[in-house]
Amino acid sequence: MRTHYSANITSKLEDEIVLLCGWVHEKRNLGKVKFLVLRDREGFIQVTAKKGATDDEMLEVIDSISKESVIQVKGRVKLNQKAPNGLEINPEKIVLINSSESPLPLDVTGKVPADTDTRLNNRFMDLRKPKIASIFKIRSILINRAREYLGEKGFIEMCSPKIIASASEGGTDLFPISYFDREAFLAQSPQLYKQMMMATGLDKVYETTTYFRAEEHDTRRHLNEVSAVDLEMAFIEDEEDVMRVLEKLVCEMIKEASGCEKELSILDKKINNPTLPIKRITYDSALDLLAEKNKKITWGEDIDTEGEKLLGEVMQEKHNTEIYFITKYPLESKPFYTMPDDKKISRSFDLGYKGVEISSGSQRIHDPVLLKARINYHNLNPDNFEYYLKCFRYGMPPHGGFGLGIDRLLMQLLDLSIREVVYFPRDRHRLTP
Ligand code: AMO
Repeated sequence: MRTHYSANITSKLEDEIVLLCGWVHEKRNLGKVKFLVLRDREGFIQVTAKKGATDDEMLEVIDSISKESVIQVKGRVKLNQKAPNGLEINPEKIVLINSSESPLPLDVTGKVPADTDTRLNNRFMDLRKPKIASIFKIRSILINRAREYLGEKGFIEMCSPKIIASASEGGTDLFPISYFDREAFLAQSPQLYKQMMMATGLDKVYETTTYFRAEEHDTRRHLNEVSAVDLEMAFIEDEEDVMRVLEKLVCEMIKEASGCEKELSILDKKINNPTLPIKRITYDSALDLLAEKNKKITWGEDIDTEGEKLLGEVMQEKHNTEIYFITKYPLESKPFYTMPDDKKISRSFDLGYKGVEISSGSQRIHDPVLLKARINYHNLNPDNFEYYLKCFRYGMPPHGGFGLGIDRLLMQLLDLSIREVVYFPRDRHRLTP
């Protein structure tokens, strides 16, 4: 239906006939001259119809079209210093494809501000705003680069089930569903399945996946449906091997996003490219740094939201870095599958970015006896994990991996809240659209 997007109209096309499709962004009537601004995915173009030069029927069509209607314009490209891009279309034909009701539920021009709920309730229209669309163009580029990079590095894309029989990340935050005559759950992560893949011989896998978490958080960094890149790799010496893959992946993703010049300028944002290797600090030294700032965390506890934020500031101040690993967490605070380093410490890590955890991972236990003991220690029933434990009894290599939250990475990249960077976010209060 179209020959060009608005952004492809350049002075090289002067006097040529083009076909454009999009939405009526604005309309102006100056009597003898009528203007339409057509908006499409790539930008805007002015359509100028002059009395005398345009037949009367078409002028009437322009008068009758409501804002946000879908139109097709056939017209000639003309240079005009006064037009927004120095170019305009003189229409030969305007087809009203589908009209929009008015009043609009949301002002796409952004002149009338709307609160987050109104915007999310009308997300289809919110996404018509170039600013909002830019967030999702960057999101798409981020995920594509992750896939491409991991493919280049020999990782095989896997696909784990999203309907599962037992918890992988602790029992408290599962969404139960009915599965015929049995109870089942929505997957909190592909954790057990990506580990099981390590026993198959396909020893480097990843998945771009969805986590379902029934957490009752109501914050700017938590959702109940989350996107992530999950990865698992075998024949590792320790968690450092995994961290080296994660840091390169994240740097590649950030680099790709920082190249989205058009979108970043629309959003008025700047992205700093991190340098490798990413700074590593232990959990113990993170606690010391926080104590220096009068933030006390008892050894063994998770670093809370306030602590995470403060740590982000300290890392910037002291180490001039926005991104950092926190390593060697207390074993107590990590899930049952995490490899112990000694009795108290685990071979695990989190990746912090501007004061928010964007990824966590570890070396895993590959010895079935130790694994069963850890399941028992966590008061879980090994019988519920038989399908998983079985893989460890017939030749399981040492392995490890991580989960990288895509929503978290993007929100931190663009300094936005998590709801802004997800098409149709799911939180405690939101189940539609
Ligand atoms: P974890 O539970 O730490 O680890 O999740 C990994 C990453 O996923 C993101 N994330 C979330 N983002 C927004 N809202 C939430 N409710 C939420 N929950 C998690 C975060 C987090 O760092 N199986 C392990 C990973 C592994 O060891 O491979 C896991 O799921 O960015």
